[in-house]
Amino acid sequence: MKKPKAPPTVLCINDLSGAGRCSLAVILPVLAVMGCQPVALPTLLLSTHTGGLGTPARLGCDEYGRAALRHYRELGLEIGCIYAGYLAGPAGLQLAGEAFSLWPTALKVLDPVMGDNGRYYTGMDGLTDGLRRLAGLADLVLPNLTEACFLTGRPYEEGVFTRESAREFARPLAGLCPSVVVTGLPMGKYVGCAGAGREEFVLKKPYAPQPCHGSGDLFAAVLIGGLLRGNALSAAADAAAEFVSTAITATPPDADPRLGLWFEPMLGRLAAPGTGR
Ligand code: PXL
Repeated sequence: MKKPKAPPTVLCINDLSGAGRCSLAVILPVLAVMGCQPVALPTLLLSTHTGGLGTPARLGCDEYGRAALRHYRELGLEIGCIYAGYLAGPAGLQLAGEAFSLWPTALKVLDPVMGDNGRYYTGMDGLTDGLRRLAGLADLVLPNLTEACFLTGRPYEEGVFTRESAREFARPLAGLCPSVVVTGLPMGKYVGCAGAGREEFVLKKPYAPQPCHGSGDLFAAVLIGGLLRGNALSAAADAAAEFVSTAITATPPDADPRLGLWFEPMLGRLAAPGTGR
């Protein structure tokens, strides 16, 4: 009998927020159901995310992160992909850079989590230069509109994008990293994503009435799962945007937006056909 192929291992460097449906709490189930083996490397433990749920309990993981990386290297763990997201501070930036250099052949993805709606998340305003440098070491970066503005130094404006202006907006980011997908571009009744660099594309999905916490993490995880299945970036981004859009529709309009998208009942849709998952 043919030996089953090991699922691709994804080192997920991100925070673990207990309540609020974001970061590792979203990323791990998505990648697992898509047939990957996620390895969680928390940058920070939080009782909730930092977006409007009061003052979360927090436990720094800087020392843990360094020790965990050492352990994985000693183990000879094969890492197929490194997905760095909320890095919490300078130590998290350093950790992600170290992981990138320890596994140079891994697919290196950076979601430069810093802010949304033109504003930085609490405590993330000092990380822009470091994230810009880290983007230069990644294969793919996934900023939202706000983060794209912070990375390029362009002013954040709440306008409506056309297909052409979305393409133009994303293009300069390809100077930072070989492949880029900018998310959360308002396009009238739609929200758009624009790819730049190796693959240029613009795609649109029905607009969310209000931004939801964790939607960027959900998008990135589904996109990475799609790439590791061998899909092209544009196809993986389209499937990810579709999943987020459906999760928005499945979330009751009167649900507390601070608690994120009700994606759990939809996880089965991400499983590969015939896997029994
Ligand atoms: O989903 C983005 C995110 C990740 N991690 C933490 C956050 C946020 C957004 O608010 O606070 C801790």
